[in-house]
Amino acid sequence: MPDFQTWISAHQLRFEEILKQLLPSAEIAPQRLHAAMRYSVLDGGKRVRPLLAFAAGELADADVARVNHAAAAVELIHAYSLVHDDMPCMDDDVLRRGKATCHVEFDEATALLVGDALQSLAFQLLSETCLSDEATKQLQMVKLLATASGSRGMAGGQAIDLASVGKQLTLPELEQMHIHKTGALIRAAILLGAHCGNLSQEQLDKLDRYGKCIGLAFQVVDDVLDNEADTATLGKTAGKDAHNDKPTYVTLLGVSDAKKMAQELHQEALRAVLGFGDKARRLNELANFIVMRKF
Ligand code: GRG
Repeated sequence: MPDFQTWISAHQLRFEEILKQLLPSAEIAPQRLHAAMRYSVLDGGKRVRPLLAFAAGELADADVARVNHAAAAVELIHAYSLVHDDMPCMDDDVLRRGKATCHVEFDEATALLVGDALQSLAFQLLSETCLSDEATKQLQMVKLLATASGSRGMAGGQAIDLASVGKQLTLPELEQMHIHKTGALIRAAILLGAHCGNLSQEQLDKLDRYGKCIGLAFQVVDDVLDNEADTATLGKTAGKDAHNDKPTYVTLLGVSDAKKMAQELHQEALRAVLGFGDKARRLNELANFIVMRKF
């Protein structure tokens, strides 16, 4: 079995080619919109959500061609959320993945349409090819991604985030915000990868527990990095949360306790998939990567 770094690099390279094929060519009309979609999705990002989908798919013995489409659907939703989040009406940022944000490189109207079109393409990918032997299960997958990205998931979390500027949230309130804003899509990535194979409800529940913990850990680490790392390392503007007067795990707990919280969530995620033995190896390694990452 390849070591973790080889596994990550192979999947990242392979997945980049898949995204290139799935995104409309910049030579097809409307060329500017297609160019902006490709600019926003390709050549950047850690691809954490697709990697989680691939790891869960491997655990569930899923057909990798099916997982490719599920992983791409999640990554397109993620890319759309970043494009919209960076717009002047939201976080108003100029740097993402080490390059100019979509509305800076293109224009605001195009950035809005990029998000819209990426979201539609995500659901097209989930519905146009066979991803499960049972049609009802594939419908559930569509619902899962819709719920995770909508007002009861990521978009809802973003709404809470926008409303929280300048406010002092309690720890449970902050957790609710991030479970939706960041956690919901990470959880969906894992479940969608798993749904491409065949697992029992009990096994899916264990993966969901892992996803919930690692989704939150991802955000706690993001807050610590926003506080500690520099812009060049992150590829996005560092220190934005403090600058925008946003509550974070660091402002609420302090750096040391935020790091402790990430460690506790990390351990809980590992415990959730203990029963899968070596089949959960990639999920374990990804949990380590998410908590130890430096960007
Ligand atoms: C606009 C509906 C809507 C939602 C936006 C995801 C999000 C919600 C906003 C992004 C702002 C942000 C910094 C969130 C914190 C965690 C997060 C999602 C970071 C970015 O994800 P990474 O680190 O990014 O996986 P890459 O570039 O590696 O894909």
